[in-house]
Amino acid sequence: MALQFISAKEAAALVKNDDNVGFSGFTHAGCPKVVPVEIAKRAEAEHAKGNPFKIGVFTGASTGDSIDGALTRAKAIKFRTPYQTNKDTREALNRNEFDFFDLHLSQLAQEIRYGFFGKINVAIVEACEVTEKGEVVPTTAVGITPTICRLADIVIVELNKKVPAKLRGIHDIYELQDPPKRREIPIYEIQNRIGLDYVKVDPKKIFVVETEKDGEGGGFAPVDEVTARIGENVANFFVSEINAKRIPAHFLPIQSGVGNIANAVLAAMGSNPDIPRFEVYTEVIQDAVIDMMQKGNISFASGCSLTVSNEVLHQFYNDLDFFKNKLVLRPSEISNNPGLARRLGIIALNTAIEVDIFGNVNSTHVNGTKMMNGIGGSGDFTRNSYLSVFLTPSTAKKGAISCIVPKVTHEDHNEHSVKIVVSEYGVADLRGKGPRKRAEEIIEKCAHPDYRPLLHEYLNRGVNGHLPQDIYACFAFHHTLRETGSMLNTDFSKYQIG
Ligand code: 0RQ
Repeated sequence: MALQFISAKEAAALVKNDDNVGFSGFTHAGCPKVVPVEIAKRAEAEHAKGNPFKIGVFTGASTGDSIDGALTRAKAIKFRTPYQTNKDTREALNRNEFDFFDLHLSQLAQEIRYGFFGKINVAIVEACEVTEKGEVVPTTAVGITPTICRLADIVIVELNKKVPAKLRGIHDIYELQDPPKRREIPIYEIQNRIGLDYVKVDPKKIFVVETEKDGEGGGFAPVDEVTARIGENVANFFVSEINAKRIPAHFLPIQSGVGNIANAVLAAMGSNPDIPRFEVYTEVIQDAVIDMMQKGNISFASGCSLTVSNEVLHQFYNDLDFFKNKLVLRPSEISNNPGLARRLGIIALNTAIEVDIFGNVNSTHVNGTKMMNGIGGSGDFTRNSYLSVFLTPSTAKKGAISCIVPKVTHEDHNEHSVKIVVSEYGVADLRGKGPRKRAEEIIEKCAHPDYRPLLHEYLNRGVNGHLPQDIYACFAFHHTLRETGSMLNTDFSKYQIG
């Protein structure tokens, strides 16, 4: 059957007010870039006429500005899940302009299938190849594409000519069966391929929009002193774990989160001669991974997206023959699968907003109220890893905020899942320690020296019980920050003990 080619504007006209729309991509990688912008224009035009026009937005993770930014600015979003990193979207959801549902990324595809969010009406996916038989080859990410393409009535394929069609073969497309018939996922080593190299779509549902848009990936900030020290601390810790035989000599697959800190930690691991060549089983493959594969530090990478800067992306395309048998892109329900994290023995490295002295981690809400990005995949990996590591600078906002606090203002990862905390000052090892010992360890190894006396004072206020949490003073740091602009001014004597 011949494919139907339409313009981006015509594609946008297929989306109706109140539709649930699923988008391909995971971070800015692999996202459609022209149809969502046309949908945003359409929403603005409808609003100008006094008509309602809002859609539900479902994605693999965060997106490029063409989805979250454009649709937010057009006030075209009624509901958004599961993760975002866009400034405009963040501000809008914190003004409660729309409902944002923060979800573990591995769970979204199955929860869509379970019907938890209603029907997905339209899927809009970026591809580097689409055939008349309905073989859709994604670009630099997979996310929830297989599920939304199967369930949607209409599948709009943005065929991006900037992405080489010879990318075909890099994806491993496999959709989970749903309970009670789910079988084990047959990945026993991270190199295993278990699915197709394309997404199968009923060709009758496909509309193709041809585009030529570059990726939307920015570069990484240069490594600063604090970030470099966190990286060195992690690398040295891994070496000591290998020497103590708690990590096998051949090492274990690494998951690393997004952002500058994660990128710098990988780079530090690459420059430590005592860390053996290792593998990556992760969600986002960042610049440092590509560089380390070229240098031979990383032997294989399995991920959901190639979240790299445009410069690195073009290098990758030019060197595709080298990468093809060393890198695989999977749907998020496979890349982030909790069962696989446990089976493969993944070491999970994620960044925290704040960590409390008992080992609970806040990854999402500044001061417990303002959403930053979302939990992303950090929970998928942390809870199920061989070893979970949280990274954080000891302070934020030039020292006015301690990232080590008496109690987190929002809890994403609890003390039962968090094993290691690393700041620029050192490594706190929480394994096998009760609450008081964990607190001593985190204060001494990770807190900024300026905050250590205050944190000790909190711990030693004389509260009884297994966990000496003081319900009157546990938010004294945050309270003082709000009143004086710095947590350093905290005066615990103002608070009743108990
Ligand atoms: O703000 O840029 O305005 O100065 O938070 O902090 O230190 O630059 O770190 O960019 O790696 O982000 C947790 C948000 C860290 C991220 C988080 C302020 C700080 C700065 C960013 P400015 P940094 P990063 C894989 C795994 C959850 C999802 C996840 C994240 C800004 O890593 O979203 O792990 N994680 N996914 O100044 C107030 C504090 C603060 C603070 C930092 N205590 N109070 N502000 N900041 N600590 C990815 C996926 O799932 C796809």
